[in-house]
Amino acid sequence: MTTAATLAPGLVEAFRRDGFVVVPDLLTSGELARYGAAVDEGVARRTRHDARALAEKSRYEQSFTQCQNLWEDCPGVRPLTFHPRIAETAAALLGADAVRLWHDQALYKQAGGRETAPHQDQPYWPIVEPDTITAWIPFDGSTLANGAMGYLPGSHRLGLREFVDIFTGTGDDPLTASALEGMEPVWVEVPAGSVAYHHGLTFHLAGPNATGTVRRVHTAIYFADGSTRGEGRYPHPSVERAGIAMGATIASDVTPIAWPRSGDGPPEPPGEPGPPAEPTR
Ligand SMILES: O=C(O)CCC(=O)C(=O)O
Repeated sequence: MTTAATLAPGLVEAFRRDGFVVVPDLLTSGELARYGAAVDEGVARRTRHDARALAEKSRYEQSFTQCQNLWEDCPGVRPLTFHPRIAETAAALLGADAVRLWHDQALYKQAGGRETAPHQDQPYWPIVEPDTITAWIPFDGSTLANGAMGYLPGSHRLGLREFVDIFTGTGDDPLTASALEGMEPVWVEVPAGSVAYHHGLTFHLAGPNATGTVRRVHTAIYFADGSTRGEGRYPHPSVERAGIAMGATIASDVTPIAWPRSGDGPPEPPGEPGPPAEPTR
């Protein structure tokens, strides 16, 4: 098993250079089966009243079914979101002494689901410091056929922080921006058990799911402890729920320390009001 201490030489440098990296062997087949079943259960429960066919859903929902903060109401998901090897690796890649969870989310791309539009993540989040990272965990692996991710290498270092409306799909395609001219996405297939990490400022996208089965992915977004609240385009539950003031350090039981933890297992979820009913980014 890979741990941050046993990260292959060059992976941290590759992440800093490219803004993404695939870290092998972070999860065993037993963990994939157990956590995959727990996320399946959470997604099924959260979406049980939604009988719409794919074609009836919004453009955004056709890219994936998104269920956030599953760690709060799915005890079986909690050890995955706060998985020590996954969170420690995130900290090592960011070069942070400690990381907090921003939020987790299932991103299940249905059979026939459309592509995920290109975007950066951090413009959706009111965090000043660009020390954010997503662990993207495909339970069955990802392939070019089922909705693999593509990344624009080095795009996190261009000084861009562009809000892209992937919800309605209005606005310009960010990949046609002059700052990104000539850059082509690198498409990455992730074997089961490996985790793909991307920086919050890396432009990325995903292909459509041309297979007959769901692309089952869970993600956990971490940020360096000590980061502060900045302006956001929309209110964000990860800070609003805890009443984090503008400019204040983002630290609460809504965004607990993910690594290092003192051997006490995953944290308890915060009290009411609970996970947001409507997905945000
Ligand atoms: O899984 C996908 O299709 C997109 C994932 C993504 O945009 C993200 O994790 O930031």
